[in-house]
Formats: sequence, structure tokens, C-alpha cells
Amino acid sequence: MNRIHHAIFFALASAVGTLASAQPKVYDNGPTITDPGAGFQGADASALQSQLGLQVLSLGCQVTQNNRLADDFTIEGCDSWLLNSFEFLAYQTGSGISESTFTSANVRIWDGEPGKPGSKIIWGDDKTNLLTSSTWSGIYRVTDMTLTVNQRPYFKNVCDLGGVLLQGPRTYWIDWQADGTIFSGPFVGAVSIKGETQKPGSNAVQYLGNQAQWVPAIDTGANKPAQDMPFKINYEYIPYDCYADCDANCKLDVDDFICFQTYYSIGDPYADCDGNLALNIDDFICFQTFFAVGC
Ligand SMILES: [Ca+2]
Ligand SMILES: [Ca+2]
Ligand SMILES: [Ca+2]
Repeated sequence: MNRIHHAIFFALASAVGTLASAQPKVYDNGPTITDPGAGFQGADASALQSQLGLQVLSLGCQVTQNNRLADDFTIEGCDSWLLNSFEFLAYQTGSGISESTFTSANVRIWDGEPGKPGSKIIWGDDKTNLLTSSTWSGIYRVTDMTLTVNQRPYFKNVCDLGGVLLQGPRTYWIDWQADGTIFSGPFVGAVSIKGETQKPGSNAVQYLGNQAQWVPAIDTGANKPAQDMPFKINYEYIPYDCYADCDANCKLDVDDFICFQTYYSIGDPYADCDGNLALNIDDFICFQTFFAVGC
């Protein structure tokens, strides 16, 4: 809990101070390159590791089939993320690398796992094209038996999220689909880690348009390991800084008044809201002011 609040009380500048402390960050859901530089003409290879028993080269997220991919990310504590953009790798078989064939992508954000009771979409839709760029990633999707095949060039597709503000503590899900000028795909291979059949804790899901349901994104090979999908989120990290949230539970309610009174009664410096080194009625007024401003 931040108790250094006195200086900003009279300016009531806490909201401004919070935004000023935002830091650019990248959430990366996992690697794709298994064999750096071992692909076609020295490109990086993202190989399906068939020698480990894996069988699924990629999963579809085709607009034309109404297939989608979804995976989760977690915001810890009471901190907030201001989401700027979403990046995903995908390929269309046989596209070449000189020019992207991708034409559109749509993205949604959920407050829980898609398809589960109680989960709902809190941002985005399945229509709006958010694709702002699509560039050759330098990575080919291949198998470990065919490392230098150049038929599946991964493109890095960037989608504008326009500053969605999400608060922790919560696990959110993001789902996406894409379209392009080639009939095949778009396809995405799972997060790939050399020597491993899965990223620990993998739990991605795929929406199958022809079944109208979400299903686990598992590999059908040995032991059917669950998979995660590669994606990145570029965001501004906004640390939580809220004096009035006395009990630090990420929200303001009557319990925070009780908490303040408790600190006041024991003479804790926290209760010296106006910072004049004395505890009196002015500190109650000060606290009420912070509370009214909110977090
Ligand atoms: Ca996951
Ligand atoms: Ca609280
Ligand atoms: Ca005081």
C-alpha cells in the first residue's frame, strides 16, 4: 500500500500520477523457434517435434470456416494493463515471403475461458478488421523431419487493440481469427519448445465453426498434451496506486472506511491523510475526498 500520498492530496492528482508511471511492456505467451537458423536458406524453423510423438502441425483460425484460437493471460495484483496491440504468427501454405497474403483479423477479449459458463466477451467482436500490419517473421513452420521446407512462412500479424484497460487480479482470454487471399489457412502452430511436448500449464482452446463449440487445443499424439498458442500483447503497465483502498483489495467500499478508522484509532501514520503529523477530523475529510475521487 502506498502511504506517500500527502504531497498530492491538495492537487488531487493521483489519476495523473498513475498514468505518468505507466511502463511499456510485452506479454509473450511462449516461443515458436525450435531450430534457430536451421530452416530454408538459414531462416529460423518452428518444428513440430514428431520424434517426441507430436502430430498436429497447426490449428486453423480461418474466417472462412469460422474457426478461432483462444489463449489466456493473467494480470497479477490490483495492477492494470492498457492494451495497445496484439501480435500473432500465422501462415497460409505456399504464400511465399515477399508479400503478405493476410487481409484481415478480428480479436476479442473474454473475462474467462471461452465457452465456459459465466465467461463473456468484454471487448471486441468477430467482424471488425483490426489488422494493422503483416510482415514476414523470418520463421518457417515445419516438422523435425523436414526442417528446410519453405511452404509455411510465418507472418507476424499486428492488430490494434486501441487501449483496452484491464485490471487485475484476473485471468483474461484473448481469441482471434484471420483471413487472407489464399485458400489454405490461416494456420498457427502451437507454442514450440525444443525437447518438450508442451509448455507447462498449456490450456489454449479452439473454436470449431462446423461444430459451433470450443474444444481444447490438444495435440492428438502420445499422451495428448494440451497446447498453448503463440501470441504477444504490447501494453502499458499501470501499477496500482490508490490511497483510499485502505485494505488493498482493489476496490473501494465501506470496508475501507472501517480500515481507515482502525488505523486512526491506533495512531498509524497511514491515517494522517493530510500529512500534517497530527490525527484529527481533517484526516477523515481528506480520506473521504480521496475515496470520492476513486482509483
Ligand atoms: Ca495458456
Ligand atoms: Ca478496498
Ligand atoms: Ca493529519
